[in-house]
Amino acid sequence: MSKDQIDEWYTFGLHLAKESGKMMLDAFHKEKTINTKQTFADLVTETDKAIEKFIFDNIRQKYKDHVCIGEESEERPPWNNSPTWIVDPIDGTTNFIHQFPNCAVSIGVSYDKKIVIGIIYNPMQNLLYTAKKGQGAFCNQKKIFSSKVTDIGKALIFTEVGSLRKENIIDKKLENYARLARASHGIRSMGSAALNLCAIASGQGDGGFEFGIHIWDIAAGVLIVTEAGGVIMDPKGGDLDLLSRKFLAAGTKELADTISSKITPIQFESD
Ligand code: LIP
Repeated sequence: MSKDQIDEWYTFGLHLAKESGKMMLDAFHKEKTINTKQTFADLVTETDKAIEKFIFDNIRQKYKDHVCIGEESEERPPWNNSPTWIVDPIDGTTNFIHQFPNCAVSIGVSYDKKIVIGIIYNPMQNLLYTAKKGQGAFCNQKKIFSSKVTDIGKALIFTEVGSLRKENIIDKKLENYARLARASHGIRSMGSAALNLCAIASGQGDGGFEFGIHIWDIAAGVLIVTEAGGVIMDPKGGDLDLLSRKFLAAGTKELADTISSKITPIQFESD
């Protein structure tokens, strides 16, 4: 894949992210039409759907052979080697509904099943995180770097409870939470896997993990973390399968390994 080709997709992706940001901002303080999905806490608004439609209509018009995988699409094609746009129109929908401004549009582009572009835009706080494979990671065009913390006793860690309301899953998540809370400076749950990854990429936090997420929550963020010098892996070690509904991220491999040793995996059905 040539650098020029990636640059062209990136410019287009940036345009789509900024236009999506305008749609999000416009709706942020207004009353929203809310529907539930799997549970009463798994939410979607008309704005999620409108943004995803806007993004995919534009991509399909411009690149007829590209594949689109999105959170709000009724039909999702399998992830393959074609150029693929992996989109979460609003990551942090619950925050969006509650007017808590930690939510963002997340656009990842893969080729040969490798993420080559990551764009995450939070228009409420005017934070634009970007990465192109091999070219570093940026926040509002300023280069960002993950933290150098190796000692869990000095780490701030991100994880989430998620929107599934099954007792045994929540119990397991809280057990992991407690184990890490005892060992670290603190745990933060801000409601968006995409923005948690951006926080780790920019050194605002040192590590994070989540079970139950989907490929659209993390596609853009995993590239932003690795381009910022951080580590992405399976929570039990080894390469991360983006369809496996989990991730572990950290500024350093040492911290990633320590977090991994302290968490018990929670099994979700693959995407
Ligand atoms: C959210 C994730 C978050 C997770 C929530 C939800 P959404 O994505 O980013 O990490 O804990 O349950 O899946 O649904 O707001 O796009």
